[in-house]
Amino acid sequence: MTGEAGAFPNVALIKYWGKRDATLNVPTTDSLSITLDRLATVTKVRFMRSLSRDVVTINGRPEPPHSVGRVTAFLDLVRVMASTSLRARVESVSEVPVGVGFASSAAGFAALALAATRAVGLPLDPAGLSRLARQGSGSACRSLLEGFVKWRAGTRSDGLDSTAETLYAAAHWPLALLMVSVERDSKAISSRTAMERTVRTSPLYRGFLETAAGDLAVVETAIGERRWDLLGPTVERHALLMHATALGADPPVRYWRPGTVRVMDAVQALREEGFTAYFTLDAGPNPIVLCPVDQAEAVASRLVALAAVRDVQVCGPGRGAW
Ligand code: 2P0
Repeated sequence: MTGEAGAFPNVALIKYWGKRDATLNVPTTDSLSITLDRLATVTKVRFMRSLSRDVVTINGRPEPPHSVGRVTAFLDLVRVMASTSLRARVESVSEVPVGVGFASSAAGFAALALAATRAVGLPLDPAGLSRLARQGSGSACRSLLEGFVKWRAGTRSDGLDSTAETLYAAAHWPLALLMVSVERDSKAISSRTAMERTVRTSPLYRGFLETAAGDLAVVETAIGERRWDLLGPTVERHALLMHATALGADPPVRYWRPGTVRVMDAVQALREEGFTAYFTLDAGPNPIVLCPVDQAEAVASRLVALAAVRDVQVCGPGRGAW
């Protein structure tokens, strides 16, 4: 009983930031992301009689118990669906360079969902796979799919209508996404914890809820019409607003490091010089800079020249999980 699958990370332009049901792992608002064309995670799952517990390695190294626990909880969902109690060996290989800090759980759980269901011979339709991956890590349902992807929050209490779909294929708009690494340390607080604390304690979270749908509508139009003038400012402001809600949490969640702000300043300076560059920021210190493909090399070399920047990986929109 062996299955293998691969997936790329995704970058959210409109963020998933808050759950309406933490057990089903369904979000409060719709989100929209671009699946990348690099930095793959490839995962092999083998259900074996000889194992008494799940074993998980990433790039050959055994994972700590809390990480294995999360994988076991996820594989339990697959075991129930497939009526098996077999434990699994999960071997994951990630192309994300060590220390770059974009080790996204999205690619990991997308690949794991596909590999595990293949291993047990459980052919799920796209909606079924979306629901399963989402329960491992919300953003994983977006990494299953190609290109420009929308994850609908849905309204049903059973979460069945909370699934992702591709709005536009990767080729629709071949823009560049520059993954800018300013920190190698793993984040001080997980996005899951930060999200929960922000929703529970931040008086600013209300502002995120009030603007999310409007920002999403603008970004959908911007992508449909390939309009940087609409996309860039909205994506930047939306990311800053998400971080503002976290700063307002109790205790506060502050992901920014000095290098984060240096890159934000550099992006603004590049714009003042005539470049079309905008940043977004997920639940961590490392910005992602969006720009047209023909500007990517110049923008990347300017960013990599900053003392605070360790590395820049230039990506584009990519395929779904395979
Ligand atoms: C996103 N993030 O839309 C947002 C922006 C972080 C900031 O999706 O609890 O690791 O596993 O469902 O998927 C990160 O959240 O959270 C995330 P869980 P996940 O990309």
